[in-house]
Amino acid sequence: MSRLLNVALSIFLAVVGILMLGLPPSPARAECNRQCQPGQARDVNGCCVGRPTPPPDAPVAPPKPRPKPKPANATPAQPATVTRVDGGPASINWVSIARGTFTMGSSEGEDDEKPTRAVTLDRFAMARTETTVAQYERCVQAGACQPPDECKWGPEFRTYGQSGRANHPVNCVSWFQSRDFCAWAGGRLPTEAEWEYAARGTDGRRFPWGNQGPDSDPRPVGNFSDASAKAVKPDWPVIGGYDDGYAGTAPVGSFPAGRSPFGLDDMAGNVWEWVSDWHANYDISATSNPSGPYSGSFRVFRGGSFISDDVRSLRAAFRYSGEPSGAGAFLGFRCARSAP
Ligand SMILES: [Ca+2]
Repeated sequence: MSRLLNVALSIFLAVVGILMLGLPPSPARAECNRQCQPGQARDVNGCCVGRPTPPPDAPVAPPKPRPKPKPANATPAQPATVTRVDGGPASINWVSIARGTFTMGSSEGEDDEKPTRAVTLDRFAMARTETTVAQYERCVQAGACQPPDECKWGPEFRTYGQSGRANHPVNCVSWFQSRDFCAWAGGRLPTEAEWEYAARGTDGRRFPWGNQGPDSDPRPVGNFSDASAKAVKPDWPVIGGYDDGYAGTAPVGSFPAGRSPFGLDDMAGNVWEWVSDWHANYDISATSNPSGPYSGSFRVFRGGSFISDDVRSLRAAFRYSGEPSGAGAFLGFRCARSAP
């Protein structure tokens, strides 16, 4: 009997053992039975809890770059401009410049550029380009202008009457000839303040295209004394490392990268430009439409030319002047007009 009981008990235990060994462990149990990772602890059920500590040499995901904040007012909006198609007898491409206030002069410049001050100008228009040979020739043919004078400097660079120069700036003109042309064309010479405003806009930039000099800009921004000039005139001082491709004058509008905030061409380089003012130190009380002193000996011209080798003289605030009868190949003009 006891033998039978022992056999039955053995069979029962064997069946229970088979059943227990054959059952797959539950996933939860497997999770709890695994070896915990460094930094993990076991809970009351023996399960691993907590975030494992990464090994010291674990790759760390680089932080996402934060978007760079946009500089505030990097390029202040300029007053709206309107290009007028009706250019009068000379077919001048006028650019209308809205009434505005800008900082005239420069604290870093020559003594006659100081002090800087706010100047307000009424609406006016400026020619998009320097006056060309073709435009000036129409005035001569109309009997309202005299052909440009003999060049007192640089006769080999004279443009009037030269083949292939119709779209170059007219040069070797006196201040009087420039004034007469603009009157015939329906305008006048710009004041110094109008010229400077048209060249630099309202953000105080140094040059028409920005603040970097042409020697640090990979694009040609104007026609200055450069490697091309050196090839023709080996003794000329030049702007080192700069080559605009022209030894003398260039066709107007050849350097779109150098346009002023109002879209005007060649406000630095090509030819200096007569303005209407006599030269004198600034009258700081004249803050609204200043037009300069009533009399003087020298008329102002602005903007540098193809013989300019000093980057400082290409700044929009820089002033130069000469006898109004003076006529050199480096000197031309553009016209303005009031209330377009
Ligand atoms: Ca040049």
